[in-house]
Amino acid sequence: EFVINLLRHETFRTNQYSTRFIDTTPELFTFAKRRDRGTKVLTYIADITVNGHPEVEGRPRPAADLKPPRMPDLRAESPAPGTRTLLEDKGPQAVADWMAAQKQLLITDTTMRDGHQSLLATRMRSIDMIRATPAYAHNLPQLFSVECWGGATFDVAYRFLQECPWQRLRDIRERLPNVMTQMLLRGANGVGYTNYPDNVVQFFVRQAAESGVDVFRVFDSLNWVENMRVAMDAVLDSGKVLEGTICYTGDILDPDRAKYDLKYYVAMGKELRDAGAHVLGLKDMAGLMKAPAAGPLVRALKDEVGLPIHFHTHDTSGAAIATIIAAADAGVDAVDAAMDALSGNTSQPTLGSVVEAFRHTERDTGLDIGAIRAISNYFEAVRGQYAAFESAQQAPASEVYLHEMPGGQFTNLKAQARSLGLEERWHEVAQTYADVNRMFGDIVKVTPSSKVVGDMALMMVSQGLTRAEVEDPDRDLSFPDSVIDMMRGNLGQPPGGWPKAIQKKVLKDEKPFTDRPGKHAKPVDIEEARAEASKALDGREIDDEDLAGYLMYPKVFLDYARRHETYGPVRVLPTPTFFYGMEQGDEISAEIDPGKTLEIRLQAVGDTQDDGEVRVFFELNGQPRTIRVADRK
Ligand code: BTN
Ligand code: 3PY
Ligand code: ZN
Repeated sequence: EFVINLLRHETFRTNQYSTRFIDTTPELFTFAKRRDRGTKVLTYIADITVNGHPEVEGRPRPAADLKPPRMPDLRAESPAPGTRTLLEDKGPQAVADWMAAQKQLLITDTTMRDGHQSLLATRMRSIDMIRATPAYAHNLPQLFSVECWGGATFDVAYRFLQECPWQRLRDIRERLPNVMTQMLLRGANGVGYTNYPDNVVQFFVRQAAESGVDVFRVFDSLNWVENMRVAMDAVLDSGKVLEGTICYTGDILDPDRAKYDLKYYVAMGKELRDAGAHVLGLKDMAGLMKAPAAGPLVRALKDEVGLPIHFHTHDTSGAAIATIIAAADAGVDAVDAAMDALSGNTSQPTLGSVVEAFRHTERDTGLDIGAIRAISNYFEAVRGQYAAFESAQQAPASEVYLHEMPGGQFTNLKAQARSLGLEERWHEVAQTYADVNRMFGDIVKVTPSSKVVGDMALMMVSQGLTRAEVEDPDRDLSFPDSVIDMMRGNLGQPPGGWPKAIQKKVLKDEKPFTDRPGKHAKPVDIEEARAEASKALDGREIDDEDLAGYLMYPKVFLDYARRHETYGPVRVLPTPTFFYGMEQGDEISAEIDPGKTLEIRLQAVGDTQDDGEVRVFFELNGQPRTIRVADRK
């Protein structure tokens, strides 16, 4: 213990100690109560069993007769060569050339990222993804990519699921050797909600490539290419596929939305091409692109930009499949879809239905529909375990053309509205969201700009304010911090700049920035940050993955790491146990290392003692174990 404390001590590690170091450093002699991982995991189960999990409190429970998910069978001896094989052998340009040259409509499966982000508030746990991954590798090697990382999944993993997002990426990567993995990167905003210094963005991209991302879909929340360059250059340096992305908003067919017309999108596509993109992403994050707009847009981008095009949309309106068919007819190269059981509504269009739509046509996807059904059946059972997080719209709704909310934001904003007691006034929130967009000058709404619009809309609905009242120069108001920050220029510049009057009202006499935020943000001293994180965690070693997490989300990462010290690798627990604990007589097994399994049985839960503690009686691999936890209820 002493030696471990010594080796971990910052002063010792950095070689700054003198001969008196041991005598003058009493903390070297405080020995933490070291507990094995089994005990830590039992402590977690005991805690949840006694106190419940705060995230599911008061929410609908999974159906009592829910069947456990059955892992899909593997239909091939081994994974056939796929896009990842091509990337490894010939590099990213070869992937783009192949993409443009072949006829089949290529498909990205988004189930493990946007699918659950848009339907289940991003709450799907890694174990439920990892179990399906071998079936993707063996049964669907024709996929273009599997989107499984980035966007909101990064912070939700640390913050709410008590798991390491990097480990998720490595675990998926290991089981998917042949098909490209894909992530969503918010340009200079990384996987966060704010602008990061250039060297933080570079460090993050390098680590993501190293830990297993093959395709980086890079966008900017105001479509400002200037603000995407640092991230795009970092992807190019990593040798991975750069999908430079246009966010689609408005309606190119609507003369009232002339700000975002065909010319605008073509010009942006050319900028992305000139910045080095291998593939042009066309990201319809709210599902606003109507079928009659898709043909002209895709044709113009194909003709004038010349890059292969990867189209992403959401089925919020119920009409997305029509848009996909129109885009495919116009020559789009790849489209996104989610496994049937996690598709539709605010999620992506239905994968199986897209495959069926193109069967017996020259754009046949080549995917095995039986394999898709089997994986979807697995995810159907998985979804049932997340009943607490279901909050998407119950039916497709044309209201999306009013509010223009991204599918990935919908469930989160609804949860925020609920926590403010505004769930019953959801349609008012939707109308106000639209009003705020117009007040801000009609902007692209996607993380993080969409969150700013959402914050403003919630404030207005909860305080009963109209747009006219907010804009009234004689009425004093305090704006949400995120609105002040955006008007300051800290998310960058929208086309045409911010409307002067509202900007002045928000900022009062403060002068806004108009240059790129990363240009005036001081670089972070990366090694100093590592030492700082290590110190905050009593000298624990901080590897590059941890550090990249800490640089994005300092507090969220530290809270995660501290809970990890107490509760251990809870990611190995089955999802029902993670959220609901165990009942007397329940037995589970959890693979803590390859080949090392914890067999856990809950024998009994004692009464609360005078000291407020409860004893929980387990059997762990046949041995009796008693865990004491505080009753906090
Ligand atoms: C959270 O902290 O709210 C989310 C993660 C849950 C971690 C577990 S839940 C049981 C225990 N009590 C807490 O408040 N956090 C940990
Ligand atoms: C995200 O940034 O998380 C998104 O899903 C944007 O559409
Ligand atoms: Zn999306």
